Amino acid sequence: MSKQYKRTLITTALPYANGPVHIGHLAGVYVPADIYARYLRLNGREVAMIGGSDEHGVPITIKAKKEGVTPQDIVDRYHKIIKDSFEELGISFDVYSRTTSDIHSATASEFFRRLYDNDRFVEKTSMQLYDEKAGQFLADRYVTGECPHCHAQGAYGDQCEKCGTSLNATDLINPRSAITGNVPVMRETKHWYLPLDRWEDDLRQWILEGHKEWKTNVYGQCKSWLDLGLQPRAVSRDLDWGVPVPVEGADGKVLYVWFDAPIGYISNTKEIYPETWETWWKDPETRIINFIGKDNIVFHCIVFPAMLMAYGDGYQLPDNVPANEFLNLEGDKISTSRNWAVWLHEYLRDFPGKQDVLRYVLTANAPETKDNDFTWRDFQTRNNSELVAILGNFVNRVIVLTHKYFDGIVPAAGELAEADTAAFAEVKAAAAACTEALETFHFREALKQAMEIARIGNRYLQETEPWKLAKTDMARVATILNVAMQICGSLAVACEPFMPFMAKRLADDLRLSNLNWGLIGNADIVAAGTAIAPASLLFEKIEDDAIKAQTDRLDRIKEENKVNSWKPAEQQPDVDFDTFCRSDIRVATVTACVKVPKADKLLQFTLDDGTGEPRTIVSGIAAHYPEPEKLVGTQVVFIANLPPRKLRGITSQGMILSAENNDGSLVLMAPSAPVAPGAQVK
Ligand code: B3M
Ligand code: ZN
Repeated sequence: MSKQYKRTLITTALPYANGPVHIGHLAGVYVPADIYARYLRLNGREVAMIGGSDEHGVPITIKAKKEGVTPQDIVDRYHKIIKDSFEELGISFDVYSRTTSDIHSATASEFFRRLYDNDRFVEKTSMQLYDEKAGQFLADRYVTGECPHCHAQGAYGDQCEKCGTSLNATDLINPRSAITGNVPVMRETKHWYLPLDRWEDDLRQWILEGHKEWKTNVYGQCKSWLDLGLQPRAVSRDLDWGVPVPVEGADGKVLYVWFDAPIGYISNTKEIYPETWETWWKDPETRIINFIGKDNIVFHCIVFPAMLMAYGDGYQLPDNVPANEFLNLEGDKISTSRNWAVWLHEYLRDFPGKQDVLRYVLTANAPETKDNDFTWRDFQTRNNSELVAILGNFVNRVIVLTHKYFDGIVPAAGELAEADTAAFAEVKAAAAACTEALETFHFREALKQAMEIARIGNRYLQETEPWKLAKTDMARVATILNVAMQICGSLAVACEPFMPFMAKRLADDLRLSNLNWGLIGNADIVAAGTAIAPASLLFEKIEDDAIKAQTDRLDRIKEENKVNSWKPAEQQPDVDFDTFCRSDIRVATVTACVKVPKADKLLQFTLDDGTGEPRTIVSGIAAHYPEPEKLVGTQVVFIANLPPRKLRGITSQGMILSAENNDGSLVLMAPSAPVAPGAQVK
């Protein structure tokens, strides 16, 4: 960053209040934004970190419909869960509001009205998709179909999540209503369009010429859209949930959610700074940074900037839009509808007091340049072998030794030896690398450098071995522990953006107040003579059973999803009637049933088939009937005229019929009432 700005406005994508937030949201947006905000504050810079729930749009109304409640019920419920869980994780929003607030509808209406009055829109009546059964127009997530660009199935009416392209509902190939599954018809309706093409040259100039420093994923996506040529986009919808379109003749029409949501950043700024909000948006001395996930790039880099350009009046555009890629969970795409996620509020319940561990793991593994995977094993390993074994262990050793040799009073340092000055120099170098990484939004690297300070500390103790010198040279021990204590102080500062709870505890234990970034690597962070707190553990080991509880939960969800997504198999090609009739299907009564020795899958049935001769059939159904003796006396259905087959030395005379259920289990077929053994199935 070449220019020094007076203040920084950090916006974070407003999560839809149609569900709780999960680790994907956190890793992509909120944890990095919070790290950045905390880092700037530690530098004494003026920061406003803006967040809030996105409470309009189809994701909300779909959820409400599914549950048979009102959209308001849905947003009230999830706004609270989201807000509380963010707070508990230490995401340091200066405001976390909602787009159903009065100030937001007033701000969004005024925004639309000004564009309307200044002839910035094109008003157009056109044919749009309509679901006759549901009695409503279909846009956005109400309609899915094939993406016209990448041909992925399941693209939404406003965007293909696969290739990120923003779409109009009528672009979809083979569209289907998400409400009824029906094929929509075309019906005429009027909407207001923002002609993005009018700002295409300005956007080109601003991004492609002016922001070559943006992350390659962001810059690349912008370039490919601009190269495709921008189209007008409808900014209103035929829906009954949203901010009403504030002009005559717009009954039953609301603002498109992607028109009102980004204005939420402005409304929420107004909410905390009713007097001075304009300096945060219109003063060129303000630097605006939008933290978002990759699926939001087009809206933040093209649509919202075009809206701001169209509005004029001094609105500044973002200086950077550090969008992350996606985080997967145990190798699978995170999905709210499939419940394939680690939900923040559940994590906080299951791992109380371990906010920093999640923050740490999500940062260490952040999907900055490519999609990444969260696994519970990795979570455990990073906690146990990094946080506990490297960071916690170093701090603990220094505090324990200070109590042991100096009654918990930080000793004064004597003259510094080479090892001491070298340690300070190394800490300073790590701090510089950390700073550089933070300034350029490389949070993984920044965290690595902050952790490097703990590694430097461990190496320093290993090298200087104060516990050995304690017998001979207490003056030297005093110096070593003073230096080591300063490294602990550096850690309290350097780790604060990443792990604020741990940093606060460490700072309290070392009696530090007024942390600031410039302290890292200094030799006088913790004053000699300070009485520090008794030793305690900053991090605890996470045991296998806690991890197993989580992986078991995911296994259960996987099973449920299998059942939920089950569909009957495709019908087999026709078989002619005579061929079918040649199968001799009969009922028999089970007279004995045992496991076949040394064969996991096989049961040996002895059947009374009415002939007076016992019939033996071997069936691969053992896994589903763990107590085969209980089948004695029940009736089964079998094919009698299959040629006999030898299985494990047993001659099997036919095949017993069973149905494969949607969870993969096999269920034996039986007549619905007892029949004579040998009765034919017709
Ligand atoms: N609610 C989309 C999302 O959650 C949307 C972001 C709005 S940011 C202004 O992916
Ligand atoms: Zn696509």
